[in-house]
Amino acid sequence: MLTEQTNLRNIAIIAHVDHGKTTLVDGLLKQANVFRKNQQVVERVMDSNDLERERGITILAKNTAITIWDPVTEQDVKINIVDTPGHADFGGEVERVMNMVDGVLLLVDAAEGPMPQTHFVLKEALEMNHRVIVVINKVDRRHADPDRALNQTFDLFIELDASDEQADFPVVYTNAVTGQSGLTPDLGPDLQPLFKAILRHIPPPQVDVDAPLQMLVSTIGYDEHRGVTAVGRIFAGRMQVDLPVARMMTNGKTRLEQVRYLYVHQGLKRVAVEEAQAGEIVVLAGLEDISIGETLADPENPVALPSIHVEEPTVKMTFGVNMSPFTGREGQWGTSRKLRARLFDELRQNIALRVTETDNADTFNVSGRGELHLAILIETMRREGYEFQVSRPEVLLRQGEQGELLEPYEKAYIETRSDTLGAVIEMLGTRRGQMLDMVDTQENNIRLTYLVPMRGLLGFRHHFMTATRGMGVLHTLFYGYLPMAGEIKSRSSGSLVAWEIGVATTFGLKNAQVRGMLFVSPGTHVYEGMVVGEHQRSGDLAVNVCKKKHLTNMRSSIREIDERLTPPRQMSMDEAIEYLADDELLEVTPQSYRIRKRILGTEERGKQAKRIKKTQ
Ligand SMILES: Nc1nc2c(ncn2[C@@H]2O[C@H](COP(=O)(O)OP(=O)(O)OP(=O)(O)O)[C@@H](O)[C@H]2O)c(=O)[nH]1
Ligand SMILES: [Mg+2]
Repeated sequence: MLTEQTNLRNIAIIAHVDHGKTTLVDGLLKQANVFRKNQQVVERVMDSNDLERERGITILAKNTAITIWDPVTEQDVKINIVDTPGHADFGGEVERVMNMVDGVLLLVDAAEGPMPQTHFVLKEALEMNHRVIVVINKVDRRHADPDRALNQTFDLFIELDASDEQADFPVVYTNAVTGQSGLTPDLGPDLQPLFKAILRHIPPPQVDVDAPLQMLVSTIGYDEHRGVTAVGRIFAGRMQVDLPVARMMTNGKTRLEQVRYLYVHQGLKRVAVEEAQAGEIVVLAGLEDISIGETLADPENPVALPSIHVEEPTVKMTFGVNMSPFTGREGQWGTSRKLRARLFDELRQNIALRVTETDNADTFNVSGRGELHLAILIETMRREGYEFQVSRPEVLLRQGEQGELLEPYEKAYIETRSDTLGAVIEMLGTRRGQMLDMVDTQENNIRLTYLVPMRGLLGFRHHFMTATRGMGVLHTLFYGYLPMAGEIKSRSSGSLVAWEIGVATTFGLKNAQVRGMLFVSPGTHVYEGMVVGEHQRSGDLAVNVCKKKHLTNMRSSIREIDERLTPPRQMSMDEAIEYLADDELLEVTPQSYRIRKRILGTEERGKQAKRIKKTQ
């Protein structure tokens, strides 16, 4: 029999990137007295992994829980909260946690209004029939216009075919930083109005606690003491420590095992429990190789829950064994066996990722939802001690019904100042973008909407930021597969390529820098075929950056020190990936990343180039 767990709520916080989800969780935790008095708490405490803190974005969805007093039912109510990432590349994270919850807080920035990822996450929530509370956040911002943001949000519900009930959503206004909220943009002193809205409008789980056990694994984590953990909601029945469960794995096999460690969330901690029942979100430890999408069921009556559906990847890169002359110098793990094991292991938790073998045992195809999705994996692996080489990202093509080739398209939402508008329009034109809309915003910016083949957007961000002098805003939303657009020219300039192994010298670099923009400084170890800069013309140019000046007397040696080099372009790893041409690879190690030609030998590369020219 279904009963309502009135002392429980499960919610996810969803929004476009940066609209304030993790900051709002800080406020909820603080005001539910999760922290001790005087406890020093870092900002955005849920962004707990190194990469999240460094980049200031949420990458993985994470759980926490608070307990608040409900004056109406006169009981303590536990609220499980899932904080989700807002960047489009991590949309898979949002999809995988949606089935843990019964409702969502949809945050919308009062100044920006709904943005592309608001569209995506709201669509996911509505499809699951979740109750939505709209939270208009950042009402304190200078250009905040809460009414407009609300109207646009309402329009979005209609555009997404929300039912009447869904479109009749409650609204709360907030300033997540100060932890204030209100039912109008005039905020009260705290988040009580938001707490009340959650209690009143998010339905409690409706579950059958006496039915056979069913729990779906939605998150894989790691615990220092217990190793791999699995987080998920119990959909039916009860789970007890030491009782056997049937693990219904994603490969169709079923295994009988025991739950040895069972926890529930409480604040930022996990507390051990003997039993948990349907509706609750639990953490399990001690189950080997567990992966997302597994159902843990009653051994007597095992019924699998529908597995988690996520959208298909659109971008592919190859990950291969590092073949550079410097291989083995800086990394701890580098063999094809290690690389293979690590990549396939990732699939247990990174559910929007795909890994496949290639004809070459040293190379794997890795596909994801965007360049950032793959870049984060590369960065994570490099920090774990892996070294490897990756190729330029390329889009995944599909075949249409008539056998025609289709490619992924994205909607690009762009904001730029009017003085850089021309440059932006031209750049998108050469990338085969079609303008769908152009409006002036209040802040004297122009907002453009384009439909662009994703192929044209790979590597676009750096050029866009340069063209808009760092002031532009670019967001993309996957649109769908459409017939291939025509040719899109990739990088027009070639690379400056080191021509011998050695150490770059001031003198050598000085000579090379007249040919383009350098990426390395004196003292850098280079090898033949390594890219040391961008050529100002098309085609590559081999340069001798290790050349030493013949010293004839003291004066010239002093002069050499005096000769100033233009500082090299320092590229982040994401920028290095964006830079890659088809015939280049990025060598990644725990200490460095180096761009290199696929063919390292200068002479051999020259011959290959001639051969290609002949066949064209
Ligand atoms: N002025 C103002 N700033 C806010 C408010 N809420 C959040 N911010 C700021 O907005 C920025 C982004 O906040 P986050 O909480 O990281 O946003 P997020 O939605 O979790 O971002 P992702 O998880 O990366 O999608 C931070 O600099 C916050 O301090 C608000 O109500 N008012
Ligand atoms: Mg966040």
